[in-house]
Amino acid sequence: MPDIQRTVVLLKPDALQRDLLGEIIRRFEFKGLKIVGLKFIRLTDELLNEHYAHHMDKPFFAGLKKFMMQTPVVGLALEGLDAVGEVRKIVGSTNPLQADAGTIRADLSMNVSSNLIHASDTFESAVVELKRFFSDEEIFSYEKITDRYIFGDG
Ligand code: IDP
Ligand code: MG
Repeated sequence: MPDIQRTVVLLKPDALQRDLLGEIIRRFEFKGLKIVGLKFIRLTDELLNEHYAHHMDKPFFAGLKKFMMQTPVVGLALEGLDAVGEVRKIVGSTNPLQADAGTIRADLSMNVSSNLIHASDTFESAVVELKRFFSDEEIFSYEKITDRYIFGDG
């Protein structure tokens, strides 16, 4: 049975610079994902050390952090059926050259270090990232008249 889940997306500085914020958000809206959090975030070195801890020893780590601090990023909390996996599916593989056509990364980008977007990779990391990037007051639960058509049987 599918689960209603929440997940975290960050629109990276290349998405902002290339005027792709609307195009990317539109893809999530068209899927039916509900935006329950939305804000600019100014990432810090401390936050990025935590967020990208799994890449701490990689040669691209310093460059990745610098890139992520070039501009504010747009943080989104999205809610929907199996939202964590469904959002990763729409985002596509880390390397845009290996991502499937139709995904955000394949359609709109070409380089692994400027791949437009972050999305939580598991349910567990979504829980952690929701806490990392949003306070309780910044997450909004609300009903939409389309909920029954998108999350239910109509
Ligand atoms: P993900 O963003 O698809 O979850 P992760 O492995 O968690 O992929 O990597 C986090 C981010 O680190 C990637 O989105 C990308 O921006 C950057 N990154 C990963 N691998 C490389 C690489 O080989 N070169 C440069 N940047 C990389
Ligand atoms: Mg990741």
